[in-house]
Amino acid sequence: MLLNKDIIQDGHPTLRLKAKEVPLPLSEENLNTLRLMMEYIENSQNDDMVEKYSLRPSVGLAAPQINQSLKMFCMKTMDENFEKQHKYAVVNPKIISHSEEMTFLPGGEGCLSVDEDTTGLVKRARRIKAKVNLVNLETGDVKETTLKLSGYPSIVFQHEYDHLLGILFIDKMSESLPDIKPIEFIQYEE
Ligand code: UDB
Ligand code: ZN
Repeated sequence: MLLNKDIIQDGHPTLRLKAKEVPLPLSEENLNTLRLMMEYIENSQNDDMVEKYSLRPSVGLAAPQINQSLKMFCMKTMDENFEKQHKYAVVNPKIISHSEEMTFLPGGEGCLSVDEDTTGLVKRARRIKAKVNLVNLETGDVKETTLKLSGYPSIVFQHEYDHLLGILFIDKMSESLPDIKPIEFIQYEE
């Protein structure tokens, strides 16, 4: 399994490379890497594993963060209305269009590859369309599809996509984003 020590930190040159296209059909090795990446995310969303291995509860992980300069990432999160789960293992993604409307995460973004005290507001497209190869991690099947994402899942996708371009959120941070409407998470009554 992957542990915190396997995630490289800002300053490591691999985080600044443009990741390479993943050869298809997917090799067993790259399929296994994607499985380990998704397992890390799932472990980090499990209280017992978080305590045991000091994991930061995470929603996405890109291959360059484990020092593999390849265009692939995993994400697993609910949307901001807690209606739908967005669990994707993605290979060779391309954002083909995005809304003019921008948004941001009101609490700011962080990153598994950046010191945990660093957070900042990042302007992102509210909606994106991306051509991706989605990997079924159980069977290893790969299918080309177009993902249309909006709101929080769209932000997570764009954050991971930036890693494949050698971009970190700290490159894009703003002090404030007036005139842009943040994402709103549903509030539960007590
Ligand atoms: C994260 N986690 O995984 F809204 F239950 C961040 C870290 C850096 C703080 C671990 C996160 O945002 N968790 C979270 C958010 C919620 C509810 C919840 C848990 N990443 C992934 C990353 O660094 N990938 O490269 C940073 C996110 C910032 C914006 C999108 C990804
Ligand atoms: Zn990140």
